[in-house]
Amino acid sequence: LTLGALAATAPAPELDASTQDNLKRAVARKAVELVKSGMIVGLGTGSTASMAIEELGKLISQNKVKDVVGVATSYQSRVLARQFGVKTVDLNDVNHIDVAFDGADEVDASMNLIKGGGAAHTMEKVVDSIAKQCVILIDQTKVVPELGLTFPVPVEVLQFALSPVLRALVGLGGVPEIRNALRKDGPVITDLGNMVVDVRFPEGIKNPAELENKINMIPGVIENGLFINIAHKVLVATKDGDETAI
Ligand code: ABF
Repeated sequence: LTLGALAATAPAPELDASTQDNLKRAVARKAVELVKSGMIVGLGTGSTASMAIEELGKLISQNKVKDVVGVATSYQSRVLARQFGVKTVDLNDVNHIDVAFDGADEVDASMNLIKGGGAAHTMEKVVDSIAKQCVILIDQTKVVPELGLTFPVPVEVLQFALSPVLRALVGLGGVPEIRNALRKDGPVITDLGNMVVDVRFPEGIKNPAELENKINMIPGVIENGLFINIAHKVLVATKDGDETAI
């Protein structure tokens, strides 16, 4: 089964939460098999990446790998790393990342991604983009024929620049919405102190690379959740349990 074949059969069957969790666990276990002693590992964010951190912690505690350190992409992943016994270092203290594990919200047949549902895409993009091997862990519900038809593109925005950025995003054909702006607990503030704007592109995204660049050219935008040509491998857990390495 290839990503293309999965994308062609999308939408994937609905999965109940416990089946989806089992699938995520299966890919997380598979992923950490790529870790060898001495490696510097990028620790992604989200529920699937969290399972990979936990599985990596198990390998370390069982002495199956030694001298492994992680680079966290969020407070969440740093806290989990500590909890599961994975030592972390700052990105500025290392000169490379051997392998990075991360989740995604949408993946197309070319391994392009939408990320940022967890508001951590800025640090994720830095870590994932420099990893010698960036491995994306998903269940089959995340595979889509075209990016953006269901999931909006998350954009991290400097609070100072919110209003002009919103206008510029509309100028690009997007329908932006500040994340959680209308909720009682107020807008989402990222680990880096910025806001998140989710931008729908109702016609889908025909040229994700071009859109990624155009959004990032808007002054006040920190980073957007389109990850183009960053993933090297996507591990997809399908309902019947066979993990597919692509
Ligand atoms: C992070 O977590 C995000 O970039 C992505 O939005 C999300 C995926 O979460 P999950 O694995 O919980 O579906 O990687």
